[in-house]
Amino acid sequence: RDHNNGSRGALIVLEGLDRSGKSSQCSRLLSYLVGLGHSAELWRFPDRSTGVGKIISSYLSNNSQLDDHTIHMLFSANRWEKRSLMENKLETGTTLIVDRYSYSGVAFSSAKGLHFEWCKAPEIGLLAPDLVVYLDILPEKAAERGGYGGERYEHLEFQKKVARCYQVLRDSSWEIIDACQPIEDVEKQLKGMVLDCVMACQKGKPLSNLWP
Ligand code: NYM
Ligand code: MG
Repeated sequence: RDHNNGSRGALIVLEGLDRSGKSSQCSRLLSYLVGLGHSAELWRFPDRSTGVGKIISSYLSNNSQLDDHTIHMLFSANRWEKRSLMENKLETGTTLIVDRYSYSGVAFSSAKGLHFEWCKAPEIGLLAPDLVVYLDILPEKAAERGGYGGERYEHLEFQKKVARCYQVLRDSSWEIIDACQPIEDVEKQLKGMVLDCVMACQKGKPLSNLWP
Protein backbone atom coordinates (compact mmCIF):
# COMPACT_ATOMS: atom_id res chain seq x y z
CA ARG A 1 0.00 0.00 0.00
CA ASP A 2 1.55 3.27 -1.03
CA HIS A 3 0.10 6.53 0.19
CA ASN A 4 -3.02 4.73 1.37
CA ASN A 5 -1.72 4.41 4.95
CA GLY A 6 -3.39 1.12 5.63
CA SER A 7 -6.78 2.14 4.28
CA ARG A 8 -8.71 -0.07 1.87
CA GLY A 9 -9.15 0.23 -1.85
CA ALA A 10 -12.47 0.98 -3.57
CA LEU A 11 -14.54 -1.45 -5.63
CA ILE A 12 -15.70 0.51 -8.64
CA VAL A 13 -17.90 -1.05 -11.31
CA LEU A 14 -18.74 0.24 -14.77
CA GLU A 15 -21.86 -1.12 -16.40
CA GLY A 16 -23.64 -0.53 -19.68
CA LEU A 17 -24.65 -2.01 -23.00
CA ASP A 18 -22.10 -3.37 -25.42
CA ARG A 19 -20.35 -0.44 -27.19
CA SER A 20 -21.26 2.02 -24.42
CA GLY A 21 -17.56 2.85 -23.93
CA LYS A 22 -16.88 0.98 -20.68
CA SER A 23 -13.59 -0.56 -21.64
CA SER A 24 -12.02 2.70 -22.91
CA GLN A 25 -13.18 4.56 -19.83
CA CYS A 26 -11.88 1.83 -17.53
CA SER A 27 -8.37 2.10 -18.94
CA ARG A 28 -8.44 5.91 -18.74
CA LEU A 29 -9.53 5.66 -15.11
CA LEU A 30 -6.76 3.24 -14.31
CA SER A 31 -4.06 5.54 -15.74
CA TYR A 32 -5.59 8.44 -13.87
CA LEU A 33 -5.56 6.70 -10.48
CA VAL A 34 -2.09 5.23 -10.97
CA GLY A 35 -0.88 8.68 -12.05
CA LEU A 36 -2.16 10.09 -8.77
CA GLY A 37 -0.11 7.49 -6.91
CA HIS A 38 -2.94 5.13 -5.99
CA SER A 39 -2.58 1.39 -6.09
CA ALA A 40 -5.19 0.34 -8.68
CA GLU A 41 -5.97 -2.52 -11.05
CA LEU A 42 -8.30 -3.01 -13.98
CA TRP A 43 -10.45 -6.15 -13.79
CA ARG A 44 -13.17 -7.37 -16.11
CA PHE A 45 -15.95 -9.94 -16.06
CA PRO A 46 -16.18 -12.38 -17.60
CA ASP A 47 -12.57 -13.11 -16.71
CA ARG A 48 -11.83 -15.32 -19.69
CA SER A 49 -8.46 -16.51 -18.37
CA THR A 50 -9.82 -19.10 -15.91
CA GLY A 51 -11.21 -22.57 -16.67
CA VAL A 52 -14.76 -21.31 -16.21
CA GLY A 53 -13.87 -18.21 -18.23
CA LYS A 54 -12.81 -20.35 -21.17
CA ILE A 55 -16.19 -22.11 -21.19
CA ILE A 56 -17.91 -18.71 -21.12
CA SER A 57 -15.72 -17.39 -23.91
CA SER A 58 -16.50 -20.37 -26.10
CA TYR A 59 -20.22 -19.87 -25.44
CA LEU A 60 -20.06 -16.15 -26.27
CA SER A 61 -18.24 -16.79 -29.53
CA ASN A 62 -20.93 -19.32 -30.49
CA ASN A 63 -18.49 -22.22 -30.43
CA SER A 64 -20.66 -24.02 -27.90
CA GLN A 65 -24.28 -24.11 -26.77
CA LEU A 66 -25.38 -24.10 -23.15
CA ASP A 67 -28.70 -23.96 -21.36
CA ASP A 68 -29.52 -20.36 -20.31
CA HIS A 69 -29.58 -21.23 -16.60
CA THR A 70 -26.29 -23.09 -16.85
CA ILE A 71 -24.41 -20.22 -18.48
CA HIS A 72 -25.94 -17.82 -15.97
CA MET A 73 -24.46 -19.80 -13.10
CA LEU A 74 -21.10 -20.04 -14.85
CA PHE A 75 -20.94 -16.24 -15.17
CA SER A 76 -21.66 -16.09 -11.44
CA ALA A 77 -19.11 -18.81 -10.65
CA ASN A 78 -16.56 -16.78 -12.59
CA ARG A 79 -17.10 -13.93 -10.11
CA TRP A 80 -17.09 -16.29 -7.10
CA GLU A 81 -13.74 -17.75 -8.10
CA LYS A 82 -12.27 -14.23 -7.92
CA ARG A 83 -14.01 -13.15 -4.71
CA SER A 84 -11.26 -13.92 -2.19
CA LEU A 85 -8.56 -12.34 -4.35
CA MET A 86 -10.81 -9.33 -4.81
CA GLU A 87 -11.28 -8.98 -1.06
CA ASN A 88 -7.54 -9.33 -0.42
CA LYS A 89 -6.72 -6.65 -2.97
CA LEU A 90 -9.25 -4.24 -1.51
CA GLU A 91 -8.18 -4.87 2.07
CA THR A 92 -4.54 -4.28 1.23
CA GLY A 93 -5.32 -0.92 -0.34
CA THR A 94 -5.73 -1.65 -4.05
CA THR A 95 -8.64 0.00 -5.83
CA LEU A 96 -10.30 -2.19 -8.45
CA ILE A 97 -11.88 -0.73 -11.57
CA VAL A 98 -14.18 -3.48 -12.80
CA ASP A 99 -15.55 -3.66 -16.34
CA ARG A 100 -18.96 -5.41 -15.80
CA TYR A 101 -20.09 -7.27 -12.67
CA SER A 102 -23.20 -8.94 -11.22
CA TYR A 103 -25.47 -6.35 -12.86
CA SER A 104 -24.45 -7.58 -16.31
CA GLY A 105 -25.16 -11.09 -15.08
CA VAL A 106 -28.71 -10.20 -14.10
CA ALA A 107 -29.44 -7.84 -17.01
CA PHE A 108 -28.28 -10.16 -19.78
CA SER A 109 -29.87 -13.33 -18.37
CA SER A 110 -33.17 -11.74 -17.42
CA ALA A 111 -33.28 -10.20 -20.92
CA LYS A 112 -33.55 -13.80 -22.15
CA GLY A 113 -36.67 -14.21 -20.03
CA LEU A 114 -35.13 -15.87 -16.95
CA HIS A 115 -36.79 -15.02 -13.65
CA PHE A 116 -35.33 -11.78 -12.27
CA GLU A 117 -34.99 -12.85 -8.63
CA TRP A 118 -33.60 -16.22 -9.69
CA CYS A 119 -30.92 -14.36 -11.64
CA LYS A 120 -29.99 -12.27 -8.61
CA ALA A 121 -29.73 -15.21 -6.19
CA PRO A 122 -26.28 -16.64 -7.03
CA GLU A 123 -24.77 -13.16 -6.65
CA ILE A 124 -25.74 -12.99 -2.95
CA GLY A 125 -22.58 -12.72 -0.86
CA LEU A 126 -20.28 -11.39 -3.55
CA LEU A 127 -18.65 -8.08 -2.62
CA ALA A 128 -20.90 -5.08 -3.13
CA PRO A 129 -19.35 -2.31 -5.22
CA ASP A 130 -18.65 1.03 -3.55
CA LEU A 131 -19.67 2.73 -6.76
CA VAL A 132 -21.65 1.60 -9.80
CA VAL A 133 -21.52 3.87 -12.82
CA TYR A 134 -23.90 3.18 -15.67
CA LEU A 135 -22.78 4.47 -19.06
CA ASP A 136 -26.15 5.35 -20.49
CA ILE A 137 -26.67 5.08 -24.24
CA LEU A 138 -29.67 4.25 -26.40
CA PRO A 139 -29.27 0.80 -27.94
CA GLU A 140 -29.73 2.38 -31.40
CA LYS A 141 -26.87 4.81 -30.75
CA ALA A 142 -24.58 2.07 -29.46
CA ALA A 143 -25.34 0.02 -32.58
CA GLU A 144 -24.41 2.99 -34.78
CA ARG A 145 -20.94 2.96 -33.25
CA GLY A 146 -20.36 -0.30 -35.08
CA GLY A 147 -17.85 -2.82 -33.96
CA TYR A 148 -20.27 -5.27 -32.42
CA GLY A 149 -17.79 -8.14 -32.39
CA GLY A 150 -20.25 -10.74 -33.64
CA GLU A 151 -20.49 -12.36 -30.21
CA ARG A 152 -23.69 -13.75 -28.83
CA TYR A 153 -25.94 -10.93 -27.46
CA GLU A 154 -24.40 -8.30 -29.76
CA HIS A 155 -27.58 -7.54 -31.69
CA LEU A 156 -29.78 -4.46 -31.50
CA GLU A 157 -33.00 -6.28 -30.63
CA PHE A 158 -31.41 -8.11 -27.72
CA GLN A 159 -29.56 -5.01 -26.49
CA LYS A 160 -32.93 -3.22 -26.28
CA LYS A 161 -34.14 -5.92 -23.89
CA VAL A 162 -30.93 -5.68 -21.87
CA ALA A 163 -31.40 -1.90 -21.58
CA ARG A 164 -34.87 -2.46 -20.10
CA CYS A 165 -33.51 -4.99 -17.61
CA TYR A 166 -30.80 -2.55 -16.50
CA GLN A 167 -33.60 -0.04 -15.84
CA VAL A 168 -35.25 -2.50 -13.47
CA LEU A 169 -31.96 -3.25 -11.67
CA ARG A 170 -30.81 0.32 -11.33
CA ASP A 171 -31.27 1.97 -7.93
CA SER A 172 -30.78 5.46 -6.56
CA SER A 173 -27.18 4.74 -5.55
CA TRP A 174 -26.06 4.33 -9.19
CA GLU A 175 -24.36 7.17 -10.97
CA ILE A 176 -25.62 7.59 -14.52
CA ILE A 177 -23.50 9.22 -17.21
CA ASP A 178 -24.77 10.14 -20.65
CA ALA A 179 -22.42 8.01 -22.75
CA CYS A 180 -23.31 9.84 -25.98
CA GLN A 181 -21.20 12.80 -24.89
CA PRO A 182 -17.66 13.19 -26.23
CA ILE A 183 -15.30 10.66 -24.65
CA GLU A 184 -13.39 13.38 -22.75
CA ASP A 185 -16.59 14.69 -21.14
CA VAL A 186 -17.57 11.22 -19.98
CA GLU A 187 -14.03 10.76 -18.66
CA LYS A 188 -14.09 14.02 -16.72
CA GLN A 189 -17.37 13.18 -14.97
CA LEU A 190 -16.20 9.68 -14.18
CA LYS A 191 -12.92 10.85 -12.68
CA GLY A 192 -14.76 13.10 -10.22
CA MET A 193 -17.09 10.32 -9.08
CA VAL A 194 -14.29 7.80 -8.77
CA LEU A 195 -12.00 10.07 -6.78
CA ASP A 196 -14.81 10.85 -4.31
CA CYS A 197 -15.42 7.13 -3.90
CA VAL A 198 -11.73 6.30 -3.40
CA MET A 199 -11.52 9.01 -0.72
CA ALA A 200 -14.65 7.73 1.07
CA CYS A 201 -13.16 4.22 1.21
CA GLN A 202 -9.85 5.57 2.51
CA LYS A 203 -11.78 7.30 5.28
CA GLY A 204 -13.18 3.97 6.43
CA LYS A 205 -16.38 3.21 4.52
CA PRO A 206 -16.88 -0.51 5.28
CA LEU A 207 -16.98 -3.25 2.66
CA SER A 208 -20.32 -5.02 2.29
CA ASN A 209 -21.95 -7.83 0.35
CA LEU A 210 -24.56 -8.10 -2.36
CA TRP A 211 -27.40 -7.41 -2.40
CA PRO A 212 -27.36 -4.37 -0.14
N1 NYM B 1 -22.24 -10.97 -19.80
C1 NYM B 1 -21.28 -10.49 -18.98
C2 NYM B 1 -23.26 -11.77 -19.30
O1 NYM B 1 -24.14 -12.20 -20.05
N2 NYM B 1 -23.27 -12.08 -17.98
C3 NYM B 1 -22.30 -11.64 -17.12
O2 NYM B 1 -22.34 -11.95 -15.92
C4 NYM B 1 -21.26 -10.80 -17.65
C5 NYM B 1 -20.19 -10.30 -16.74
O3 NYM B 1 -20.95 -11.14 -21.71
N3 NYM B 1 -22.18 -9.02 -24.05
C6 NYM B 1 -22.18 -10.67 -21.23
C7 NYM B 1 -22.22 -9.24 -21.60
C8 NYM B 1 -21.36 -9.13 -22.86
C9 NYM B 1 -20.57 -10.41 -22.87
O4 NYM B 1 -18.66 -9.16 -22.13
C10 NYM B 1 -19.07 -10.23 -22.88
P1 NYM B 1 -17.62 -8.09 -22.76
O5 NYM B 1 -17.52 -7.03 -21.71
O6 NYM B 1 -18.24 -7.59 -24.05
O7 NYM B 1 -16.34 -8.84 -22.98
MG1 MG C 1 -18.94 -7.06 -25.80
